Amino acid sequence: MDKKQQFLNPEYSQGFVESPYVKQMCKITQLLYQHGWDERNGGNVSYRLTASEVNSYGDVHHIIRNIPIAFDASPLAGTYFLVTGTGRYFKNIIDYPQRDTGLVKIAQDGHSVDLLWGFCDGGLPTSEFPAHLMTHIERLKIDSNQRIVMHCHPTNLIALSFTVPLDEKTITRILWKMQAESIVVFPEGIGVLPYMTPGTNEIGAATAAKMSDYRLVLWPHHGIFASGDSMDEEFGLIETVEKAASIFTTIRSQGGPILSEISDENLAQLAARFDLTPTHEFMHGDTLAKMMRN
Ligand code: 2HA
Ligand code: ZN
Repeated sequence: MDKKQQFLNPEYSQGFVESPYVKQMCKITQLLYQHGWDERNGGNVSYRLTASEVNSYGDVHHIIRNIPIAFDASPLAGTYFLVTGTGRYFKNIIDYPQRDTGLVKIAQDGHSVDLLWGFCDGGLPTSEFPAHLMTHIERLKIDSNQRIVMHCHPTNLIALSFTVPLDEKTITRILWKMQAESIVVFPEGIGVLPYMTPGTNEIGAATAAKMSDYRLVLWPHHGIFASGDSMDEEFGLIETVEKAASIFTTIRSQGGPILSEISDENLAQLAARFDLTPTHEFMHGDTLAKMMRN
């Protein structure tokens, strides 16, 4: 954009902090905190932005610092991400977005990022940045509108990972049978990893591999990863899963036997009514009563 165009473009004089992207990031991280899913420095969010979305702002055109990353993100070379910072508290982002989030552009060789805005006190992207970038790479192969990766620590879902066998069919079917809405919102089900060390390239690669089949991946005894096109959609996926898990917790704490359930036939009726193609192998199996006795 030449100087005259910049002058005529009212947004160009605006700081990036005023952008809808930073505002959405502030709003969603505050909501995640208020739900109790991001205690202390728990959780992280990344938001892929296009050059045209970024370029109209006045304060994003100089490289503040170059930050090395410990894996090859070259499939994303030149891509922009607004990302939460390592060690930062979601509680605070709404008041200090320029300190606790940053706008980065993946460098051409894929082994570093250029910081263009934010992290103003020397901060760095989230420790889960490998898992985020590997997930973006994987999801972009399937969905060119892929934008968001969201990680948080939903209480009831984490609790469920201690009491239910860690297999995708069992956990998906339990979540589907907790409420009619579940299969409608995540018809593909939920991917499940074994317990792994967070912040590593290994958990990043394992998460991304699951993301070729699922938009939701459970990290047992830790939390969840969600991917997709918008903040609303990702937050909605996590809300729906956590609502199902909280019904599971409530059923368990009420005690007593399971007397009725959403049957496999009911799941098929939901799929027909909402024109879904759920993962076929998850549509038939043990009753809820049997799965919950485990
Ligand atoms: O960012 O949640 O998994 C802190 C975490 C690591
Ligand atoms: Zn975490």
